[in-house]
Amino acid sequence: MRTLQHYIEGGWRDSIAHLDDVAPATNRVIARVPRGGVAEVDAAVVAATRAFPAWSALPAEKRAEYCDAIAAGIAARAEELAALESLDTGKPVALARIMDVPRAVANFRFFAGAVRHAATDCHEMPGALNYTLRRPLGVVGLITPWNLPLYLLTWKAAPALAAGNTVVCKPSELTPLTASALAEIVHEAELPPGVFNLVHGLGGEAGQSLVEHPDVRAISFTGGTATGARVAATAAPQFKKLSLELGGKNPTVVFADCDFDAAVEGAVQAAFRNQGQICLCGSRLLVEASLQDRFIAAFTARARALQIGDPAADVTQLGALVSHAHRDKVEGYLRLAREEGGKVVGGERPSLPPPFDAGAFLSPAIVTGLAPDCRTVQEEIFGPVVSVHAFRNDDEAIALANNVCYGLSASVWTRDLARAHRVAAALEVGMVWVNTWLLRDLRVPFGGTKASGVGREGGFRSLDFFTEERNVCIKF
Ligand code: TXE
Repeated sequence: MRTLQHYIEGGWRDSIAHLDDVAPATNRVIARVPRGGVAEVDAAVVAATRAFPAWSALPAEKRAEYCDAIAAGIAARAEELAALESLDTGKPVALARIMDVPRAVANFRFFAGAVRHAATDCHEMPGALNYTLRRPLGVVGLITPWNLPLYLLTWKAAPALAAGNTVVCKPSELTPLTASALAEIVHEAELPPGVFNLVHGLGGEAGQSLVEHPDVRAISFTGGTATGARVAATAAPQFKKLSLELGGKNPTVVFADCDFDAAVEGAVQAAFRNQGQICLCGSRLLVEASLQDRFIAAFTARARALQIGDPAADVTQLGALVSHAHRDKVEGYLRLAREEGGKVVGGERPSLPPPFDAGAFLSPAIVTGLAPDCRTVQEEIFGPVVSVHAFRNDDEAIALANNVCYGLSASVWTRDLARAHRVAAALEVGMVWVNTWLLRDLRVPFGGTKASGVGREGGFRSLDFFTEERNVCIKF
């Protein structure tokens, strides 16, 4: 069993206290995680503060080369990282291979390219010229969740570093393995000490200390909405820059004129990929009434056919949920769904051979018959659970889709282009996919409205977040 360490000022630091890291697919302890707190966060922030002047003064090209070296380091360890991510989160290794790890490589390559191509504004006026400088912020805190650990950490670290900031990362205590591997890769890429720091620990301790630290200039946070509110309340009085990517309760809107097979497959992927633990998952399936019975039958058959079991097996399509506590929470929602009058198909603990009989597995659950305002339909469950609702026309579809406090994403399935435009324009979300789901271009704005967050990441928006603008006005 491994004992992880913090990575501070280019060196590995032991901890006195530790937490257990449990593999959710087997319920076995796989690592000891250092339980950092105020002292470790402070040491990391001091190191990052010391490293900032030299790092920010490097030419962008040089920082881009470091990012390319990190990307190459991730790519060189791709198979090992996919296995670690699968072990730690319970997700299928096949998914980590095609999604989590390639995306981590792409994040560093992409933002290396972005800073190479970044430009600033110039505004001419009669008798004067304005030009705008962009300067990195200083030390920034990056707080990431357990569902896409390496994918999301690199999505924040790459633009922060490329833009010239120094970083203190606080990954989820539930899934620390690939963050530690990333620190090793950064070390091998020979980033100057203090530029990249990693403090492990609990959210309420290490995470909270990072948000509270007066020398941290910005916090980029991805996680639950309740935690996001707490982070915002702590950071706001210090006027820290804040990016919050929070939860979702996203609609998959299926019109009767859709490409049926593509819509069924897309809706199943949207509902259940990564065991439904992606903020973008389509956890509310809205189907035009005339198609409803046929669609639910095909959707249910496809969902029930997903291969569930050993995450390390190549054929597995659904792994374990992230923890037993999280499965308990999801199962609690299935009980609630029944109390609220819903009919649940699936949602059982599958019978699996040892050691997976001890794992946090749950089969896909499809819930029908729920009123749109009930808690099961309103609250983020973040598991393999989808509720199905019928609509009769476009207006009803839009009203149902918008009838939640969240506003992250939506997917719309129709062959009618005019309808696609109309519906996309009316949805109160940050991202709409038409006839697809989770098709990502790293240049586009990523983020949500309402309780799904504040701010946008992606492309130059990430670089904007991690820099401060300074306008210079010169009179001729
Ligand atoms: O996430 P938390 P949790 C949703 C999902 C899930 C729920 C709770 O619905 O069931 O959130 O999950 C750190 N100051 N999402 O409790 O707490 C924490 O250590 C600073 C959606 O596991 O939000 C971890 O590193 N940091 C989501 C990170 O915040 C704190 C992905 C996220 O953990 C902190 C994950 C504090 N006071 C869960 N408290 C998405 N948007 O994709 C905790 N943390």
